Amino acid sequence: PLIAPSLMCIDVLRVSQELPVMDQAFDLYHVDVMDSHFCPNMALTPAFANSLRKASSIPMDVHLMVENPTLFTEMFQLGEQDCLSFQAETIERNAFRLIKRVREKGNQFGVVLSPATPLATTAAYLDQVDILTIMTVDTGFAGQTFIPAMLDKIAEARSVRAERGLNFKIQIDGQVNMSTYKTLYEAGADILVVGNSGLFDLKPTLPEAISEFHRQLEDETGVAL
Ligand code: S6P
Ligand code: MG
Repeated sequence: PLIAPSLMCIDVLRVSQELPVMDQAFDLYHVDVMDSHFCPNMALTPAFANSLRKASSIPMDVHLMVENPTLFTEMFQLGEQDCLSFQAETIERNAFRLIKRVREKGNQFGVVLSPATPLATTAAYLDQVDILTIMTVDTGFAGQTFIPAMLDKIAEARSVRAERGLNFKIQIDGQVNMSTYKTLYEAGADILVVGNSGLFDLKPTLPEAISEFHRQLEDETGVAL
C-alpha cells in the first residue's frame, strides 16, 4: 500500500526539520483541515498546505472537514499531483459545481465518508473520484477507537469499483496501526493514513518511529517498504 502520514499529529514547530526525513520515507502527505464547525476541533490550515507545497515535492491529500467546502477550495494553491478531499456530507448540494472548480484549479478530487455515511451517497459522481477515503473513526481527533464495521464498506467500495470499471484509490483514515494493518491490507486498502498510533507515538524520534512502523507493517502484512 501507499503510506500517508497524518501531519496534524506532528508538533507544527517540528515540521520543517522533519520534512526531509518524511519526504524520503512516504508516498504522500495527509493534511487535515478543520473549521471547528463540521467537527469539534481545529487542525492544520490552507496556509500550512500552501507552504508545504513549496517546501516538499511529494504529493498531498488535503482532508477538508469544513462546513463550507466552496469557500475553502479557493484558499489552496496546490499542484496537479495534489488532491482536495471533501466530506461527502458537505457536498451533496453542489458536488458537480465543486468538482468542476477542483478540475479548473488543476487538482485531483477526493471524497471522504464518515463512518455513518453510506457509500451509495457518492454514486452519482463516483466516476470522477480520484481518492475515496473511508473513515474508520469519526472525524475530529487522533487516538479514537477503530470501527470494525467499516471493513464491509471497504469491501463494498472494491466491488462497486470493479463492477463499474472505475479506478479510484481506496484510502483508510483512523487508527491505522499494528492492530489493523492486516485486516485493512487484506480488505483492499490502497492508501493507509498513519497518525499517532501507527507512527508518531511509536518512538521518541521520527527516524526510529519510521523504522518501527516499517517493522510492524512487515510483521503484519508481509509487505516490506
Ligand atoms: C481525524 C483525522 C485523521 C487523524 C488520524 C490520526 O479527524 O482525519 O486523519 O489525524 O486518524 O491517527 P490515529 O492513529 O491517532 O487515529
Ligand atoms: Mg484525516
